[in-house]
Amino acid sequence: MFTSPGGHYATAILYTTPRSRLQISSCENVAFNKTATSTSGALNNWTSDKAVDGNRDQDVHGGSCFHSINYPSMWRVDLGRQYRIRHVTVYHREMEDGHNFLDRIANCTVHLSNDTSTNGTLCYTFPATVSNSVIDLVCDGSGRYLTIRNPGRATGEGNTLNICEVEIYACSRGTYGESCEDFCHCHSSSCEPNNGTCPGDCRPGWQGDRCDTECSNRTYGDACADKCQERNCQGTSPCHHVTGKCEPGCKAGWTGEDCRSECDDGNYGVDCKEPCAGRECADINSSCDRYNGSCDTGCLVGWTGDDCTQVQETLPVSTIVGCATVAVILLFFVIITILLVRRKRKQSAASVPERVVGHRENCKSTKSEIHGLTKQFQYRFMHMSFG
Ligand SMILES: [Ca+2]
Repeated sequence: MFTSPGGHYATAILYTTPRSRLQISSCENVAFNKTATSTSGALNNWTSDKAVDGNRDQDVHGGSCFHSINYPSMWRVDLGRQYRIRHVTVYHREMEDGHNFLDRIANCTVHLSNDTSTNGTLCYTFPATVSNSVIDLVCDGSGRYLTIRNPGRATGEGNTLNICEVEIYACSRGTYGESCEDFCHCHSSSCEPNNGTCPGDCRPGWQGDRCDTECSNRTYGDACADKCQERNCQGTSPCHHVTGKCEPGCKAGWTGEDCRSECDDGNYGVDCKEPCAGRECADINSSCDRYNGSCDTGCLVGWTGDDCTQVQETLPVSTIVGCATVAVILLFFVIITILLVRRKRKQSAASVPERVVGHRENCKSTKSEIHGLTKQFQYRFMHMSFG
């Protein structure tokens, strides 16, 4: 158990059940700084409120203990409203100079009530012999007022109350059970502290009289009215009984924890993460399909894809010009080669002596003819290509 030094705020107990399930208990000292009174007066300045000031100092001379002056004595605290109470811890005046004051709390009684006109219901009686100055007791009941009474068995100062601090633990708002280990699942208010019954509707994801049963049959949310199959999750996803969250995210065109909200006008795609403004549509006012972001006006030049976000692949102009030039040159030499081969074959058909005698002339003639053919080809090529 963890408590504050003064024990005036929520207490938490962490433990595991036989089923090894971690549970948290949340109790609260509901007496801290509440209104305390006594009809028995107070010795010195040791007034009744000192027993709920959050100071556990058990030295009465420290100024943080209540010490009645009349007897039989009583001390009462008003908790402000009715609480379901289980545990009470009393810090009694400690021993001084060998004098044990614990006999002053022996046989005293603890009562719970909802008004001050009656003694209320007895919930605990201190034993005749008290050996510990810090007493944990069980006062199992409900009430707004807790009263400690001295039975008046003795006389004089020995019949007074000497209480340094009283801590009254109740389940914190939103918890219930024997040790406040169960949590309420009520929509807007606390549950009944004993069994967790809700006075109204359940929180989203819960159902049943106590609102302690998770939504079932593939439902979730407020009143378990949402259906898991109506979500738009990517692939398969578990369905949380409270939120219906899609673990792998939403399909294209959908957003929200349970993927049931459409993308707004400015986004599209998976989980609506793609901005419409990032597309390269032909018209800046193009519509934006919420599923794939397609532009109804097509893409700008140089862009492609459904959403016009991909660069269109093209060859550089210099590469195209270079390739065309090389092709023309190659074609030119191929044609020249063909013409030379044909010319050679015609010469082979002539006589050998003539070829031998007219060697030099033929050579001149051949060069001249080749030059002429080349000129003709250049003219025809130019005429064909640009004429
Ligand atoms: Ca005190």
